[in-house]
Amino acid sequence: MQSSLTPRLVVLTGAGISAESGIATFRDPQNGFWQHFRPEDVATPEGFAAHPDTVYEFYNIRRAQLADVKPNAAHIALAKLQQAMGDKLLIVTQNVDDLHERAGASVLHMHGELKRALCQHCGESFVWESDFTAADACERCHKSGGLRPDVVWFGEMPYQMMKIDIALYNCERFVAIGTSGAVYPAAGFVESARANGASTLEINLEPSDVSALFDGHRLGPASEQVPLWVDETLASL
Ligand code: BV8
Repeated sequence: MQSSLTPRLVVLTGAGISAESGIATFRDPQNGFWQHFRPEDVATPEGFAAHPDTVYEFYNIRRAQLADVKPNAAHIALAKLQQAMGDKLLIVTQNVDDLHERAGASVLHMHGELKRALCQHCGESFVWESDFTAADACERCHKSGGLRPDVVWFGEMPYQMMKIDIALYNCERFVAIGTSGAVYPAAGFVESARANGASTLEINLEPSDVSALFDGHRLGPASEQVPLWVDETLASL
């Protein structure tokens, strides 16, 4: 039963939408992050506790790279669609980069953001755009030794799950772009959308782990497929 108060269209993006901007994905067999780092070492609270310097460096490198990349045609097309649809479109991203925002979109970062720091002493989250380490002090409690990247690691609860679930159970259409469907709960969003009777579309370079759950599939690079899909969607509004 769709509600007029919630988004009609929910879009989920993953690392694949930023690949053509030059940001490595996680599982690319050639240069994916997980080819060079073990997720348990750099994307878990245990890894951070065991070797914080490695984790600070993993995120400092990725944050610094943002200065060298820019949004691609897929980010720009989604921002254009959001301009037309307003709050009838919810864009949820698993990505921690800022390319959606730099293309003009406002998105829900369910796994946090590279450009934010979280203080483990006082719980404050705030914008931090340069490198940081344990020696840096929180801008609210002024204590050092507690700052971590404000990203959601394995075993941690993603942000705004209630808002996402309500949108998934009320939307008319769910579209996943550039994600392998390897990580939950994001990989399960298509099932939530289907359970409410929404139509589902996957736009990806290759079939994902959950492709069989989607009604429709568009295979190809996001920078080509997303603008085509956005133009068709705009024409149907
Ligand atoms: C949690 C942020 C519980 C950090 C990331 C069942 C239900 C719930 C949880 C679980 C479950 N089973 C297991 C779990 C635990 C775990 C999990 O899913 N493990 C997996 C390995 C099985 N999940 C969690 O731990 C989650 N938390 O469950 O909490 C809880 C409950 C109560 C209270 C407390 C806790 C949290 C997971 C979040 C981890 N953080 N990222 C950072 O960025 O460093 S994960 C990271 O990998 C991403 O954020 C993303 O979510 C995930 C998958 O990455 P993708 O974006 O899909 O990228 P990938 O490289 O995999 O794929 C890219 C795709 O793009 C490919 O398909 C490729 O073909 C395509 N592509 C490439 N180029 C292009 C392209 N497509 C188009 N165009 C191109 N040019």
